[in-house]
Amino acid sequence: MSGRLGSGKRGYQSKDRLASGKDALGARSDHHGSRSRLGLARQSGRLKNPYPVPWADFTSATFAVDANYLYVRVTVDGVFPSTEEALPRYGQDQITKYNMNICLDTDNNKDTGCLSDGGSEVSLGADMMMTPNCGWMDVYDFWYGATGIEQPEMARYAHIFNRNLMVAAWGGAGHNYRIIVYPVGQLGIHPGQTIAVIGWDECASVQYANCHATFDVLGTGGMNNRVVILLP
Ligand SMILES: [Ca+2]
Ligand SMILES: [Ca+2]
Repeated sequence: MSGRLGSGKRGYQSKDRLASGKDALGARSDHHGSRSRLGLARQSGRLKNPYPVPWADFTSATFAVDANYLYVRVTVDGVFPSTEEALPRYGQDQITKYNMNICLDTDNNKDTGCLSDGGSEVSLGADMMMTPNCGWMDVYDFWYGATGIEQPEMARYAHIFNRNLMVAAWGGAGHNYRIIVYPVGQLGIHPGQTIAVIGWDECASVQYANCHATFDVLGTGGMNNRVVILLP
């Protein structure tokens, strides 16, 4: 089973993501050893969507890195459904799946890496969907090593992993947040580095099977928003 879902997964890609990192908030230390933390602005709203799915509306994201791990914490404006039966209905339509994408432009250069992902070298995915054996559940993926090949989508990164490379995860179904821990060694990320984060999430529904039932970005900008942060 692939954690990547059909053509809609990257349905909002653009080759001309604008550098709009000025909306990034300043860094703050969390005073826990060498680990540091950065907050992105709480967002005032969402982009125009067919359906107001609250748990598809990002409210904040926090990134931390130490010598071994990258920590990503994302909160949303609602509780992720725990069962397929809890998926919201809108008229005759119903939400069917959810994709969360966090792309890291680790050299803060949108001309290197995967251009379809805003120049990212690393792509992290945290999705929710029906699975053949386990029902509705969280599904994670972890891609790195941009190849420079934009199409097909599965050729964009040299290393494509699912849950097996993720160190730990909390939240997801039944919660309004996700905390995901990844090994940092392969990613070329270290404290003191300036990176850009390009994050978005989207839902599919029966009617909008291509994942365009909802769309939101991390940060306060538009569809191509990128947020530049310093990892102290
Ligand atoms: Ca939002
Ligand atoms: Ca880059």
